[in-house]
Amino acid sequence: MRLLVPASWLIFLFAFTAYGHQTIEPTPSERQKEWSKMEFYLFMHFGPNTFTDLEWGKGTEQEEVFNPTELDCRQWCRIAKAAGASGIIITAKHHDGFCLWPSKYSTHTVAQSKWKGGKGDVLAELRDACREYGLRMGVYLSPWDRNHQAYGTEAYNQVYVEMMEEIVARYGPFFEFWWDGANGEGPNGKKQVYDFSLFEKTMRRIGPGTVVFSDIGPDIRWVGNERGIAGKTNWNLLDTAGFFRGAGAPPTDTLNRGNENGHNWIPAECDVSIRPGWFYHEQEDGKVKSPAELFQLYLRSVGRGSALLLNVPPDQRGLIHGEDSAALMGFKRLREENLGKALEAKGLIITQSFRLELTSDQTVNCIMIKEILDKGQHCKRFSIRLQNEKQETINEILGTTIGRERILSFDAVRGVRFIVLSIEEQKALTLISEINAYHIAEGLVEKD
Ligand code: FUL
Repeated sequence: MRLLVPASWLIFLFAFTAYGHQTIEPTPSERQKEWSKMEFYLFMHFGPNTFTDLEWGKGTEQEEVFNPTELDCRQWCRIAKAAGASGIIITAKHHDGFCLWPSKYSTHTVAQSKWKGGKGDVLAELRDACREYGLRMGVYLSPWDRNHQAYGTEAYNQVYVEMMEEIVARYGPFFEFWWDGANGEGPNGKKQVYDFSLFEKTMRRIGPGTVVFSDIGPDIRWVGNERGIAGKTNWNLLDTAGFFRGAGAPPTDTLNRGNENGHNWIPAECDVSIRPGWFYHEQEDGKVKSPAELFQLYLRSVGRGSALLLNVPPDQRGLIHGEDSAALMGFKRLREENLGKALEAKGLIITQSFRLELTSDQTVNCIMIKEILDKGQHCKRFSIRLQNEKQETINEILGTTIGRERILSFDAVRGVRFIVLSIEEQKALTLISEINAYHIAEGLVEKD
């Protein structure tokens, strides 16, 4: 895409001095603030299912099915980096219980497979490649384990803790730890009663900087769907009292929007796969999402104040397939071409409204706003007026929450000279750190 005006101006409007700056609890913890800088990172589902064509392995698969012929975590990281992702979360263990590292606490691991004569270690290779490429690493460690003999008994909670300790010590620190809410039967036909409070205490002790994801946090919540779409209203707040992970979680629309007056700071993460399934299936090679579809997901996740966790599953070779890497590169190009450079403007602050003056009349169909969240999420409702050079309003756009980043895209409006953001309703003074206007390719405008 082409911008009519090449130069860009980022304006930083800090209202601290004039109006004070009130804190409205809850506010983000240090680990959550660090995580909120990440925005977009990859998920990798990899394990026996990659070879058996299943989504949920039974736990009875022979270890020898896991045998990638060309595994190369440096290729994963090279592609992730080139796509502009900031990290990779890997399924260290999915529901089938197979461990991608040689765990002391299981007999169903890479050490029992034929891959590299039982000497291979996917987590070690990924740790080294992430360090080389400046990416952060996270892990998904499924509590549900269809293989482990202790599953369904109290002893399993200890096994899970030992596995967490083992991987953090060997391959950490991790930026994020993923607790899947799924809880089915183990090999003895029993479901586990998970000791999540023990898991949480353990994680805080061994990885104080790691954010923990589950349906209801403690640090990051599920967005309520696996399509990667956050609510247009998206509070970083959630009430968790009386709710549990998995079946006892809050309704999905609550997870999608958060709670306006929620008692905990638990922002949403949007997990979605680049393919129909989470694991690689050859028959889905023709169903990889296009760059334009990925851009739409970006607008609906990052552009709604959430984070995008995009699953890109390695294939049976242990490589990212060409279709997926091409889509990722196209996605990166669309972000750069359309959102890489804002229209040239200068900013003015008026009480409770922020005015951006474009240096000439422009066609505008996209606006990005950022709210500073350190003292809480304040904006409840805002309006944006697009005005001509006589300061007559030619169009008005309404929104609710802003959050870390809100990207609004709409049908193109011509002859825009002024953009006026007004905070219509707020919990306390809203701090806006950035407003930018764009003219993105018409076909990329968000469709409802
Ligand atoms: C779900 C799992 O059951 C899926 O297999 C996948 O891992 C997805 C990300 O989470 O709960």
